[in-house]
Formats: sequence, C-alpha cells, structure tokens
Amino acid sequence: MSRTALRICPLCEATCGLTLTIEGTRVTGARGDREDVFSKGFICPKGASFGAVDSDPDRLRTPLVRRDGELREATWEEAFDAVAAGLRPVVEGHGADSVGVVLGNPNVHTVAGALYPPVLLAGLRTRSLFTASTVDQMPKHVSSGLLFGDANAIPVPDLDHTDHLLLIGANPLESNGSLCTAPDFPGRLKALKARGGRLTVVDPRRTRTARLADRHLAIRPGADALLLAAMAHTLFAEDLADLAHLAPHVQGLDELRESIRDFTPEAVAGACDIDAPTIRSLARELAAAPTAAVYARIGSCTVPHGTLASWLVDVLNVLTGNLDRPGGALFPQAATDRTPRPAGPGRGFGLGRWHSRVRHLPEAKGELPLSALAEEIDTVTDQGEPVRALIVVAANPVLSAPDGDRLDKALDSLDFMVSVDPYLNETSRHADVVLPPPPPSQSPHHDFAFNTLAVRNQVRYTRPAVPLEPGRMAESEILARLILAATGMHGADPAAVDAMVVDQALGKAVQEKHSPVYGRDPKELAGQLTGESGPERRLDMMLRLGPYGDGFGVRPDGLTLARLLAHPHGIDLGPLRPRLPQPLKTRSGKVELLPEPIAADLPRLRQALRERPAGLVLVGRRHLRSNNSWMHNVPALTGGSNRCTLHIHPEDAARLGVRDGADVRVKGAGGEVVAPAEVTDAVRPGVVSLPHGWGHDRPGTRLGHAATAPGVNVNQLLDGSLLDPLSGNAVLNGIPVQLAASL
Ligand SMILES: Nc1nc2c(c(=O)[nH]1)N[C@H]1C(S)=C(S)[C@@H](COP(=O)(O)OP(=O)(O)OC[C@H]3O[C@@H](n4cnc5c(=O)[nH]c(N)nc54)[C@H](O)[C@@H]3O)O[C@H]1N2
Ligand SMILES: Nc1nc2c(c(=O)[nH]1)N[C@H]1C(S)=C(S)[C@@H](COP(=O)(O)OP(=O)(O)OC[C@H]3O[C@@H](n4cnc5c(=O)[nH]c(N)nc54)[C@H](O)[C@@H]3O)O[C@H]1N2
Ligand code: SF4
Ligand SMILES: [Mo]
Repeated sequence: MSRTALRICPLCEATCGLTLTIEGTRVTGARGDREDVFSKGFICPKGASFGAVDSDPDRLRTPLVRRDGELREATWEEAFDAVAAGLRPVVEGHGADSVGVVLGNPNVHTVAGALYPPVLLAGLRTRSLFTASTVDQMPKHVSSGLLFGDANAIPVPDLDHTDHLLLIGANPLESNGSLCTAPDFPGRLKALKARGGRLTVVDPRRTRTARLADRHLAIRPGADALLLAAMAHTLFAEDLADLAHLAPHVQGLDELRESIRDFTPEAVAGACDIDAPTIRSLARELAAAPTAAVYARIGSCTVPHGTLASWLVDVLNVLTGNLDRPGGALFPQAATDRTPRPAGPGRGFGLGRWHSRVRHLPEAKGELPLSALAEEIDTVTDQGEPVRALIVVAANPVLSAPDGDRLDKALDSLDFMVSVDPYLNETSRHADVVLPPPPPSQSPHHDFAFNTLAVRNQVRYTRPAVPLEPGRMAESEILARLILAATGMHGADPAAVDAMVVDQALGKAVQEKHSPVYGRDPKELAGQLTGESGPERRLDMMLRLGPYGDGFGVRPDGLTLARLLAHPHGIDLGPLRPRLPQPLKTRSGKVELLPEPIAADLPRLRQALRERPAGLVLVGRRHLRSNNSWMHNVPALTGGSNRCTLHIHPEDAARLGVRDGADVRVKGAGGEVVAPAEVTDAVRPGVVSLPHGWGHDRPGTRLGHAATAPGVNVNQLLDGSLLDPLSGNAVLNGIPVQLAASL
C-alpha cells in the first residue's frame, strides 16, 4: 500500500513543495505539489529524484568512531563519549579558539542547521568559525552590512512584477536561483518576457539563461564592478539618477558621484570587453524602465572585487529609485523574522573586529575566510594557538574550498575532528567521529533562511514524511548532544538545549518595548508553546513573536505553529512590499551610499582599469542535475552532459592544439588537474570553464557511484591566496590558468 506525504524540497534554494509517494518507509516517487502556495507544482530533475537521493545505499546508518586508526560502526552513546573526550581537553588545554567550526551549505537547507549552530557557537565562544559563505555570498553580506547596517538585509528582485531585469553572474536555469528564492525561476523569467519585460544577462558564458535573454553580454570575468561603476557614472553624467521615494532615506549621494568620477564607460570598456555605447545604453534602459531590478550572484561575488560589485548592484537599484518599490528590489519579510523594531539609527555593521592568526585576515560577520582554514591548522606562529580540533557540520571543504590537498594534510594533523554528515566523503573521512543525520524524508522542513530571500512572502512547514528508522537520531538531537559534549555538559538531557534557548528568547522579548509580549511572564508564554519536539516549539515561538505572529494571544488571527500545521500547502503572506526605513540599522538610520571601507577599496578597482589578463582565465559552471559536491553519488542524476569537462572556445582550442574529448592539463597557482576538453563556443574566447564539487577519487571514502566517474577538483588550481579583501571571500572565478595537451 502506498501513501503520499508533503515535503518541501531541500535540494536547492527554490524550496519547491513536493508530494512524495511512500511505500512502507521508502520514498518511491516525487512530484510537484500543485497546491503549494509558492511553487504551485513546479519540480526539477533533482526534486524528482528525491527518492533516489534519500535512499542512497551509501548514506551512513550508524555513527562511526575511529579506533586503531580505522573508522568503525559505533553506538550513539560511544560516539558522543568520543566527542566529549576528544573536544574537552583541547578547549581546556588550549582555549576556545583552538576548536574550529566549519559550517557547510546544507545547514541552510535543514531545520537543525538553522537552529543549533548559533547555540554551539555561543556556547563554545570560539572565533575560529569558517563557513561556505566565504566561498559564496559573503561579499553581499558585507555590502548589505555597510549600506543598510544589517548583513542579512539583502534586497531581492521582484521577479514577478519587474519590467526589466539585469541579471549578472547567475544562471538560474541551472541553479534555480540563489539569494532569490523563486520556485520555477525559469517560468518566472519567461513570464517577465511574455508581459513585455526585458532581460539582459551578463556572463562570460552563453548559458541557458543567457539564451533566454533579450541581450547577452559576454563580459571578461572579474570585471563586473567596473561595468556597474560605469553604469552608475552614466546615470550621474546624463542626469538620470532619480532617487524618487528613496531620497529621504539615503545619504552620501554627492560623495558617491565624486568617488566614481574616473569610471567612465570609455575607461572601463577595455577591461570589461564591452564597448562604451553598450554600457551607456544599459544604464539608460535601466533608468527608463517603469520598474527595474539589478540582480547579481556567484559570478559577481567570487571575484577580486566581489564586495564592490555587490555594493554597486544596490547602488544602481537606489540611483534608479528601484530599491524598495514593487517591481524593483525589495526586502522580504519572513514569518520567523524578529519582531520589527521601530525605525531609527542602529548599531551599524562592524568589519575586521578580529583577524585570523596567520595572515591577519579580517573577520566578516563573525567568520574567517574558509580559504584560511588549512593555514590556521597547519601553521604555527607566535601569536595564539592553531586550530587543533574541528567540528564540521554539513561541509566538504576538501572539495569546496581552495587547495584541497593542503587541507587534506591539515585535517590529518588535527588532535580531533567530528563531522556531522550523511556520507563518508573527501572531508568526513578525516574525522575521528562521524555523526550521520537521517535522510531528508525522516527530517522536518522549514526554510528559516530562504524565506528571508523569497520573491513572495509565504510560510510553509512539513513534518518528517517517514518516521525515524530504528537506530536513527534526528539531526536536531545530534546537534543538541554535540553542543552538550562540546561545552562540558556531556550526558545532560538534549531537551535542555531547546529549553534554554526558549527561556533566553522569551526573557529578552518581554523586555523589548516593541515586542507584542512586552512586560509578560516568560514562563507563562513558554507554557503556551505547542509542538511535538524542541525544534517545533522553537518554531512556534518564532512564528508567534514574528511580524505575522499571534503575539501569544495579542493578535488572535496571527500565525502559530498550529495554524501552519492546519495549512499543509503553506500560507501565502502576499507580494513583497516596501519596508524602508524599518530594515535600516546603520548608525545614521539611512542607506549609507558610500561607506568608508568601500571608499577605501575603490583605488584597487581603479588599478583594475588597466589590467588585462595575459592568458586564459577559468570560470565555474553548474549543472541542473548536480549540487555542489554531494550529489554525484546518485546514478539518476549523473551522466549525460553532467560531466566534469573543460569547456574551451574553438579559437583557443585551435590555437593550443586541443582536440574535443582529449585530455587537457590545466595548471593554476595551487596545482594542476587533467580533464577532457569539450570544445564549445558557449564560453567566450580567453575563458575556459570547469564545474566544482568533483574529484571523488580519494581513498577512504564511501561514495561507490561517484568514484566511477570521479572528475577532478577544480579548486586544486587555487592556493587560497586570492581573496576579495573586504569580505575574505575566495576568488573562484576568473582565475589565471595555463593549458597543455596532456600526454
Ligand atoms: N570552484 C568553485 N568552488 C565552489 C563554488 C563554485 O562555484 N566554484 N561554489 C561554492 C558554494 S556557492 C558553496 S555554497 C560551497 C559549498 O561548500 P560545502 O558546503 O562545503 O559543500 P557541499 O558540497 O554543499 O557539501 C555539503 C556537505 O553536507 C553533507 N550533507 C548533505 N545533506 C546534509 C544534511 O542534511 N545534514 C548534514 N549534516 N550534512 C548534509 C554532504 O554530504 C556534504 O558533505 O562550495 C563552494 N565552492
Ligand atoms: N544545479 C545546481 N543548482 C545549484 C547549485 C549547484 O551546484 N547545482 N548550487 C547552489 C548554490 S550553493 C548556489 S550559491 C547557487 C548559485 O547560483 P548561481 O549564482 O546562479 O550559480 P551558477 O549557475 O554557477 O552561475 C554563475 C554564473 O556566473 C558566471 N560567471 C563566472 N564568472 C563571472 C564573472 O566574472 N562575471 C559574470 N558576470 N559572470 C561570471 C558563470 O559563467 C555562471 O554562469 O546555486 C545553487 N543551486
Ligand atoms: S528546483 Fe530546487 S527545490 Fe525545486 S525541485 Fe528542484 S532541487 Fe528541489
Ligand atoms: Mo552556495
């Protein structure tokens, strides 16, 4: 007998609602949930393979503990005993900073990943925090922090209402969107065109997204900040800058105009490889459109001027009056957002409050660059302690960060390492303890992070579709027990972790004048919480305190967990709406158009006006049926065009004597790899492309299928030295490489 269950897809940022078919305890099918308030039935090949991803036989079923050098199956009790015994001596002997924490991408796709890592970090008090953000979107956080005073206040393009979208360094037809949660992104772009809107794509590759566009500009990699600066320059020069409704909320306009005076279209044209008249027309079209949004992603972030490019995206949205207006770029308001405080000056955004030990790299948003992880472990200095123990949750930095070979060795030298990961892969194989979370079908789902980045306000929650298998432990309990083991409370009841968070949050809320529960008794409020588990009670609390919440009875129609459970396809909370000045937390209480750290970085961009790469540069690419490093083990999602090949333009191939299908040796600062060439004019001349997340040929892993077509690790071409200085983000695109036909 089969049954169905609803489950939000955790496999990318689009958050589609799925209807799973379940036979016994096994997911045998997945289709789009047509009644889902947000995704309305959309599904992609990854979501359709939910069952195969979920039941991959290589997923670990029990904890592993290293004994006599080998990882062996163990009980949960033995595993947490080993974690406490491994971590506590390091903390006590060498201080909190000697324990590093690495958080990977799937943490933003799980309930546990949203709720527990902040508690772990607060308990451990380590400054050695490294996450996937610094190989991804940290430049956007930094620019938002500086412009708006809040690193998490990221404007999202109003895809469904805009008349004009300038899309830069993103390929949503493969990625399904990022920092812009939009189920059926492709359909939304087609709808934009169908209603007469215009789509321009800036990408060195002619991607599937570019092919959909009215105009595609194959920019030289790394030059987007220059292009955007020249567009802003044009708006000023032609008197097209019009802040409209934003004027009272913005400061620094004159300083901004002055700061970009040198970036004329003629001055940047050579570096961008886009002619000056085209740049002017891009600016004019943006200004002339009834509504427009500039949206940029990975290709604009993982470059030497990532923060400047991210800043200029929002500068253009401000200068054209498109920030915070329907059809432009707006700040979503999620159901679990904190109670909005009254508008007014805030504390601002600090940057570089501390530095990494070896290279003195500044922290951003409390994080050190993932590119610095290996050296923070393997290099002894006279300043402070190296990282001696590592807690890794849902991360595979051996493949996702620069120079995996060095990191491999560094991880081997640790006193202790624990990985919370379903796979024994390139990173977790170094762990002393591996704690495997259950597969997605056995886990609840709510998008704490992506609802704050969604093109429509909405809220959905799905309970586990299948009960926990015997011997499994929910990821929330794994992380709660890990927190206890790491902070000297090993063996205590994991429910105490949630109870403590609830006590603290309610204790704080009752003291906030703007809170709906101001002045009430936290114990009485805690007693009202519902839910079957600690995480559910915490979700109930966040919903009830949030902007749409019932305020614990103050607004009886408001949201609660119970109400959400009564709407299994979700609750629509309406289109994005203007919110300024409320989200601003800068010291001035305004949008600060030319923050000091940005102004100080502009001379570096001015130098880039004259730079031209001497040889080939490499960019990445994504494939619809893949996701970073961990989905190559699912046969249904591999093969065909989803391969680790080197895309090279026919002119470059002819010049270098590279034949289609032949192996090519690619050399970069950090090492070399050999990959088969795929000659294609989808990349522009001077640019080659390799996807990331491959290189599944290391010993000691348990990825049977991935190992049959391992591919190569593109990040081995990097040595970790190339960073965007303001954010510490790794430069992963536009990196210089040399090619040689392989013998
Ligand atoms: N060259 C190059 N490098 C890149 C990129 C690029 O474009 N080019 N992209 C970068 C980007 S955007 C990102 S986000 C990073 C990603 O970097 P990482 O987060 O380090 O890499 P992932 O491949 O997402 O690995 C996630 C890990 O989580 C595990 N996992 C999967 N599901 C779960 C779960 O439910 N719970 C737990 N606990 N673990 C789980 C997987 O087995 C895997 O080990 O890579 C970056 N690296
Ligand atoms: N199928 C699939 N979906 C995914 C993922 C995945 O691995 N596979 N990963 C998920 C994650 S973690 C993220 S962060 C998102 C990322 O989502 P996107 O940002 O949409 O990611 P990409 O598809 O890599 O698109 C980046 C584009 O930037 C281009 N590019 C490279 N360098 C430059 C440059 O200097 N300038 C410009 N203008 N363009 C440049 C590349 O050619 C590429 O087409 O995708 C998510 N979704
Ligand atoms: S687009 Fe993303 S969320 Fe939607 S089904 Fe595909 S992988 Fe899942
Ligand atoms: Mo990412």
